[in-house]
Amino acid sequence: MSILIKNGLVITTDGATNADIFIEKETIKRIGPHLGLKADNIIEASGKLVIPGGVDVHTHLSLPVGNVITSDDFETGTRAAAFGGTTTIIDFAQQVKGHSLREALDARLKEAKKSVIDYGLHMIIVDLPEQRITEMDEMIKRGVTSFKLFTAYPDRLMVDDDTILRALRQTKKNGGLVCVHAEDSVMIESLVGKALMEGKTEPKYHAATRPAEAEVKAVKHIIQLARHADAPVYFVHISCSESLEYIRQAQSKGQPVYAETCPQYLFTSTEDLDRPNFEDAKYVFTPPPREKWNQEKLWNSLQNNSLQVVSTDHCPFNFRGEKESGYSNFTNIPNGAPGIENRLQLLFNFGVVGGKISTNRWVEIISTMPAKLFGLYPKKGTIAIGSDADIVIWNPATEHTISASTHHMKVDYSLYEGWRVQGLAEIVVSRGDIIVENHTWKGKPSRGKFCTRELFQFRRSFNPCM
Ligand code: DUC
Ligand code: ZN
Ligand code: ZN
Repeated sequence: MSILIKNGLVITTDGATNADIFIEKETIKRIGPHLGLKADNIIEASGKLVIPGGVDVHTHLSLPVGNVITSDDFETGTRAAAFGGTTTIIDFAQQVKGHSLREALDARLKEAKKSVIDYGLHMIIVDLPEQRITEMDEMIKRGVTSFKLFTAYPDRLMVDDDTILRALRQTKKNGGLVCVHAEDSVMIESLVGKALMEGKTEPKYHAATRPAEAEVKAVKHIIQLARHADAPVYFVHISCSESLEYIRQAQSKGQPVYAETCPQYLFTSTEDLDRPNFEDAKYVFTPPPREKWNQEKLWNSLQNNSLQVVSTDHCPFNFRGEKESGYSNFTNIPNGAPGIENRLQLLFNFGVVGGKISTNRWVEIISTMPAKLFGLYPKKGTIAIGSDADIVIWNPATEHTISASTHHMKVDYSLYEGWRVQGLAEIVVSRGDIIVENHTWKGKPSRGKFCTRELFQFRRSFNPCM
């Protein structure tokens, strides 16, 4: 099976060239002007951008939280991702307290088999006694080269500083990468207790009880632990300006500190918490929406590379029946919001069309950087000879209205309902298979493959020009 993509404008982080791309089986074999090769499939791409498939390194498919489970499973979630131009995700396996990392990985790999695009897994560590530390090395051998730790959710996920330090020290030795959900738990629990005592139960109190200061405090603290351990660290879902000041400061001293933000922090704000009819519950995700002025700082940080990645933290719960279960108490609203399908569209429309970032930087933050940071590059995250043929033909002119009535995510609302955006994935190729064409699904079931990832490459210092 071969494909020739003709006459497109091929975008990578360092350039844009009019070229043809020849794909044989799963791999990019040739790139150049007017290749004139015969192929089983010819895709005419003139007037289109040809970009590496998106890499979303933060998703939660089939994630049980309390008595609900995220509404997209590995099949529906990865299909929706593909419609949006994402061809690789990294989701999570979660250790059960007192059990091995191996058990968690084996169980999650079974669930993830339904994926229709390629996928990797991070390992969430919830306890790490001395005798388990070498299990991290075993994960690395199996291609799980990143570990997520939480400083919040004391009842389920939070770990103490000792655990964080052990994990950091071990990744220094074994070449993995620690990712942190940074929010100060003591502050949050105190504020939640106070709010409930005062009868403040509406959704907006989710945000009020998880203030920016809680994130900033934890970010600052984790930067110090990582510096002490001399290990790199990656912050997930950075939402506010002040966290970025500490991140930038550490990076400017050469500390290998990396971070992502998510569309919900670039495009929603505390203003959405004034919505009537309990609609504010749709905006209950963690960290919560921040005051709007933070958005400019997030964009600046994407421009100046203090932030390297935009992932979705796709964590969908239906409004009806699921978000609604927290009607009389915000602490019962499942935390999370959908977005796996909209990341490229939103960043293209508001970033590229909006004049904030170049098409090259767009490709970098949605594909190349995530692939590099998480050991997928150069198989994923670029268009190069020998790379996997994960390619999106992007129509930069198509206008599209985002809506829950037309999106492919299995969730009954969209944070961006009715938003008109310019730019859409027209054809999506995943390892040489055309999986989306003319807004129609063409892929086979369960065709995604588990990606065994390489070690983290940027160990010694922050590299501003990665
Ligand atoms: N953190 C995440 O990374 N995702 C969903 C909820 C949360 O707290
Ligand atoms: Zn988190
Ligand atoms: Zn998450």
